[in-house]
Amino acid sequence: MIVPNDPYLPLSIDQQLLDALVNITSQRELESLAVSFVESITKLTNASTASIYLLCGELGHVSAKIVASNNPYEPAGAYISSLESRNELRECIDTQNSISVDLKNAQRTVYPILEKNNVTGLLVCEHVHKDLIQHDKIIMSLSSIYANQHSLLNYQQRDGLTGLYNRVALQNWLSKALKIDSAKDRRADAEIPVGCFAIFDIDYFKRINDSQGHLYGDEVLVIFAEIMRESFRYNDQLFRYGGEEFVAVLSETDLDTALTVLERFRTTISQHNFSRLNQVTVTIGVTEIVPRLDAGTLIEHADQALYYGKNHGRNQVNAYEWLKQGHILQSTSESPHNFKLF
Ligand code: GH3
Ligand code: MG
Ligand code: MG
Repeated sequence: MIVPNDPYLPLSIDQQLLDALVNITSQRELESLAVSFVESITKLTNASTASIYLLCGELGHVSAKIVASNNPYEPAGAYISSLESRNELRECIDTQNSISVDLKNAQRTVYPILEKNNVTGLLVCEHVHKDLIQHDKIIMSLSSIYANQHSLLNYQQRDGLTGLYNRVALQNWLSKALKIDSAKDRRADAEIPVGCFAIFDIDYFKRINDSQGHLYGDEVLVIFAEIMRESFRYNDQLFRYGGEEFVAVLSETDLDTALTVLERFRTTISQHNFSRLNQVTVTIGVTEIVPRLDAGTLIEHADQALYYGKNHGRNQVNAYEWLKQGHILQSTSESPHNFKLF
């Protein structure tokens, strides 16, 4: 209980809050920001569990990714593939207000995380009733601070033209997915592919710029990125790697499936009606993401498959592993072109 005349108690409460703010605002990565936010909510409001969901899917927010949680049933990295099955989540998104649900011994509340008046995420926490009543306002204010920081960090990782993740984000992703770990090379599971990595390069893009102008070239890049968003799954990650080069990370996808998806995408692009052009085509190189590999080797593998396609007629998808098995590709040291990594 707060004693109004005690000059020290309010100070100690403020200090805890300030410490939490310092911690939240010192984070420079989206994941560690979410972890810091969950820790602060738990510590400051006695929440028994707290989780942050990041909404995915461009239209209608159909799914969510758990970015941080101390609820053992909601591990970070997991996806909630359909929000429709949980009314309180849907209602919170639609009304942009917090929604509470009574549980047996506690209360679960879903708070909207709002960026520029859009719900981009949800904070889901559980409290025993009396704790929640005391802390509702703190949670809402902290959620706004989290949203501000999230929007700042997210902006730094996005490409200004297409809105896809940029090269900095790709670098972050690579350093996490292929962590340099001295024990890793000895682990058997470092050999098991965790997905596929594809590089896309639009064919003869220079001609598009030269014939239609740079601005129209930009429009082609924006449309290309939109078709990418529509063509890949919500848990695949899409990046603009450079000028007219893009990357897709297809999580938990084997090579055969990746080839089917990429081939479908290639066809969609080649059949899309770009108003001022007869046809735009793309050449794609794909390779398996094997955790043992370093980032440079992974990119080089996809790049070799891409350049094989460029040299054999363009408008096609090739997999590094298939070309390697057929002894079509040279060894890595004889890579077709030298590139600088970041
Ligand atoms: P290839 O089929 O071999 O890939 O031929 P290409 O013409 O696509 O390849 P190249 O790499 O020679 O040309 C890429 C061009 O992309 C050159 C550059 O002017 C253009 N470019 C790079 N960034 C942008 C951008 O942001 N906007 C526009 N409009 N053009 C860009
Ligand atoms: Mg290029
Ligand atoms: Mg090109």
